[in-house]
Amino acid sequence: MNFNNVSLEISAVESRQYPAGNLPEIALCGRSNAGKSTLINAVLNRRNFARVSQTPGKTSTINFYNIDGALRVVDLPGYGYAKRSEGERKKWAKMIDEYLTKREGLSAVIQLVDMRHKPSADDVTMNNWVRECGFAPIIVMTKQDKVKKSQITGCMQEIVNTLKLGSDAVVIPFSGVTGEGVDEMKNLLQSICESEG
Ligand SMILES: Nc1nc2c(ncn2[C@@H]2O[C@H](COP(=O)(O)OP(=O)(O)O)[C@@H](O)[C@H]2O)c(=O)[nH]1
Ligand SMILES: [Mg+2]
Repeated sequence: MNFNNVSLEISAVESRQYPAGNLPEIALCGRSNAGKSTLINAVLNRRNFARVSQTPGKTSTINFYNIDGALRVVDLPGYGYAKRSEGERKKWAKMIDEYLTKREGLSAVIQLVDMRHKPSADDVTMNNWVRECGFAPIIVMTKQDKVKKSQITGCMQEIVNTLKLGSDAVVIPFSGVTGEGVDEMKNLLQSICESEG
C-alpha cells in the first residue's frame, strides 16, 4: 500500500455524504486535541493535510481519507470539548452512534489518548462504547515526546489500568514530533487492510 497516495474524499456532516462502504475502513476517535490530525499527517507523510487545530473542538465533520484506493482512514469529531452546548453534544453522539453501528466496511476503531494524562471519564465512556460495538481496543498513546523517558512506562500503565485493557488490546506509543509509532501505525493499517481485503 502506497501511503503517499492519499486523498481527502469528503468531510461529511451527515451520513448520506459518506463514500460507499466498499473498502476496509479504520476510524480514529479521541478527545479534541488528542492528536488525531497530527497522527494522520505523520502516517500519511504530509505536513498539514489533516488540519492541526490551535483551538480544540473545531472539527465536527467526519473526514474520510482514501489511502491508495485500498483503505479508508476516518477522522471522527473529537469529544470532551467543554465549550460545546448540550445540543452540540447530542448531535455529536448521534453522529458517532450512527457511524459506529451502521458503517459498512468498518474494520477497526482506534482511540487516541494523551500519554501525559490519566484517561478522562469521556475517554473511558468512549472506550466502553467502542468495545460494546464489537471492536477490540486499539489505543494509541500520543505526545510521548512530552513525557520524561523515566515516566513513560508508568504513564502507559495508568492508561491500561484506567481503561481496564486486557490481553486483547493493542497499545501503541506515539509521537508526531519524534516519529515514534509511525511505522507501527503503518503496519497496523496494512495488516487490517490485508485481513479485510
Ligand atoms: N509535542 C507534541 N504535540 C502534539 C503531538 N500530537 C499533537 N500535538 C499538538 O496537540 C495539539 C492538538 O493536535 P491535533 O492533531 O490538532 O489534535 P486533534 O484535535 O485530535 O486532531 C496541536 O497543538 C498539536 O501540535 C505530539 O505527538 N507531540
Ligand atoms: Mg483534528
